[in-house]
Amino acid sequence: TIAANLGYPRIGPRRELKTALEAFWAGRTGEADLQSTAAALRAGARALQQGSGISHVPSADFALYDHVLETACAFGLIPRGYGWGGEGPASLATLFALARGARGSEAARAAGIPGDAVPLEMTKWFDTNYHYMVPRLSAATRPRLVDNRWARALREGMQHGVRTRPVLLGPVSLLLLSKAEDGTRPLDLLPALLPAYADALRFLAEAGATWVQIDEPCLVTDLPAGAAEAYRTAFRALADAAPGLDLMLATYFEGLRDNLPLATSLPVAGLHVDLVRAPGQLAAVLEAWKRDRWLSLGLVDGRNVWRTDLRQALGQVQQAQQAGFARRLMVAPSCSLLHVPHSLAMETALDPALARRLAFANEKLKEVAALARAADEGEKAVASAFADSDRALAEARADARLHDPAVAAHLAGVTPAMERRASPYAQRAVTQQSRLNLPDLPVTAIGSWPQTAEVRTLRARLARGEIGQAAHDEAMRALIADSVRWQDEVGVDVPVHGEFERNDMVKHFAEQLAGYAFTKHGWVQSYGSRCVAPPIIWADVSRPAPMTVRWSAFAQSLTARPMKGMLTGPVTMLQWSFPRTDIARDVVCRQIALAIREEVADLEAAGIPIIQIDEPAFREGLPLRQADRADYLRWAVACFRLSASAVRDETQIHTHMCYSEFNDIIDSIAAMDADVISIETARSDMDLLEAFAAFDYPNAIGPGVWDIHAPRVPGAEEMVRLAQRAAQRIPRGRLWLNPDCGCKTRGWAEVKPAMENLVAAARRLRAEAV
Ligand code: THG
Ligand code: ZN
Repeated sequence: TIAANLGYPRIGPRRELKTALEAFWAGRTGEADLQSTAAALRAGARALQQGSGISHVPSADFALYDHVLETACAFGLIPRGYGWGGEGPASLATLFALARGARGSEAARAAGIPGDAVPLEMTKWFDTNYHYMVPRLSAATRPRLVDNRWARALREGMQHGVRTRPVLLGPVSLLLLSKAEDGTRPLDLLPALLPAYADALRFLAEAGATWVQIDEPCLVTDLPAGAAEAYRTAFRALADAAPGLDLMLATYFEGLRDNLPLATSLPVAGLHVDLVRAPGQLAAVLEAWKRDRWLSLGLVDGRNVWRTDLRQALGQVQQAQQAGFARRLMVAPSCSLLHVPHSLAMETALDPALARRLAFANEKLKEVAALARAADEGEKAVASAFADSDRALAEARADARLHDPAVAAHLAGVTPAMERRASPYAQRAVTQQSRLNLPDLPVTAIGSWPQTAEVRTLRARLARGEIGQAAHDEAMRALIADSVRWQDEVGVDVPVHGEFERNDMVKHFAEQLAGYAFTKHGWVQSYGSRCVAPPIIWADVSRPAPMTVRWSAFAQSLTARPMKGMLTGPVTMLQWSFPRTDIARDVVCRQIALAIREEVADLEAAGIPIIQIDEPAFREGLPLRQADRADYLRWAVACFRLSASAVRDETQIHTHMCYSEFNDIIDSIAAMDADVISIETARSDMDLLEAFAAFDYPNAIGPGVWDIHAPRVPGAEEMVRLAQRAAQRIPRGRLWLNPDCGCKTRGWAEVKPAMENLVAAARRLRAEAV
């Protein structure tokens, strides 16, 4: 039984890649420095995996910025305008212009890339928190192998004595994840792309590869028309290209379900299946897969931080052995380990009992190796690994701290009425307006004002103990007072305090809730050099004390205008954490919802008339398969409503969502029944409002009229025009005006004039209406 890995984290145990990238982008280091850091990370990863007992060590899973982008570049899928000459590998200037745009980049300028080159679109990698760059195709795209990155990766390993298993994102998934312009459909490019893949495989065979991993995660999704045929054509071509190579077809993030017959019909030497997400598919896979082929069992969770139940996993291995796969088995993580932090060894401050239940990438590899060995030699051969696993599980089962009777009682006491506001929206709107007395087209912001160096230093100094709480709080009060005074002067109808006390919104709330734990170095790549350190939900979640009331109430005390209080919603708190798996996801979400509900009630009691519950991750939570979506939407909507419905009619509930493609879930957005929803629409020129218009969305909407992601100050005319376009779709009486998203990444030099222009736009529109 072979111990295999599908992919290793690339950011580095101490985020070395982040540091190296940011130094390179800032012009402090050169290409050689960046490449040598990258090579050292790859060498470290190979050595570590080999040392952990992994026989199939992946290569070319590394990428400087994003593996989808680098795959597209290697196959010449590079749009015009990024400085690529059409031959040979893309330069780093081209790669980073595609990833980050060319604006302000000296390297891009030197490479002759126009300063207005915009980055490729970025979107979520399936249902993970990783984001990939969407390749842009057109009729002019001519795929060919222009960078032999896979053979290079293989040779690099060979030089260090490791025959790695190169990983290619498969041709069908690559195209299905791309976007095509000018009427081209991505799969139309398949016939032209396959010879390029065939070249890559031939070069790999010549360079001495034996196994090659072809990732086809789209095989676990609902396939669009033509995709099944594309898979058959593609794998026929790949198999013919290099008959001596063994191809491992890797599927992950879900079960194969109705695509199982398709997957098992493809001419490959091995099939990898995700048995963490879809343990139930094992029997069907064993039935359908051929005994003379290899089966790779994804038994160690690549998406979460919990230690594996080795005994249960070994049971699945034995099931496969008994079904006739005994001599052709691999054990592996469920998916690439890209989605978990590097190493638990650095987490010295975690509760020791909790730490014993965790496994990050390095620990997961040891589990994989132990399982492979146990498969052949019995568990006695790895008795201590099994003892650790058994002990962690037994301890967790017996740990009374996981279960809070008060939370259980609270959950049991939830009634349907608690998920409903007292009156319907139309009636609430009248009550709220008589209290709030807002003008036509009220102006507000999403919540955060710029996180300046001063703000960050203030929090950092408190954390390091360089200043005391009192000095910190005084500085915080001054920041809030300045921001409220400025908003009053500008004429922001519904001001916000500015969230200066918060860093990552999820971490900020998690730190104040019971049931969460935090890592020191648990960084996971989000995109490029950007990382998140998701908190771990390990026990029942509850709210020991109010979380935001103090600063919101202070801000309200400074102005006669209605202050808006900002909270992060339950779905987002769940989605951006590593949740426990001993209870269902929706139960964890309900616990969080009840905690937020208490906060909402306390804000209302403190006189805050408007409360926003942000749910930027609401859409991200959608399951990959259509068939699973209704169930998710049902509980996600219920959790939001549970968190929002504790208030009287006169208290106005807002929500905010980024990435606002809501067409397919608009009924659920409406069912959330927020009084006002603010969304990201400026970039789409209000086209995203079509879904709301077509649905007759009944409540109020604040379409963003300022794209805060672009480093520029929009003029009042531009915002007037966007508001008018919005008013063609949504009745004006239900329209608000606001930026697209929070302003924390912008500077005051942009935010001040932009907000002044926003208020000017609102005033002009109000005057025209009279
Ligand atoms: N918070 C959390 N998860 C998220 C987001 C978030 N997931 C999705 C989305 N937002 C990802 N976007 C970002 C944007 C910026 C950064 C990370 C993810 C970022 N990270 C800092 C960095 O890498 O330097 C570290 C932040 C920190 O110190 O906490 O800038 O907003 N939970
Ligand atoms: Zn946003």
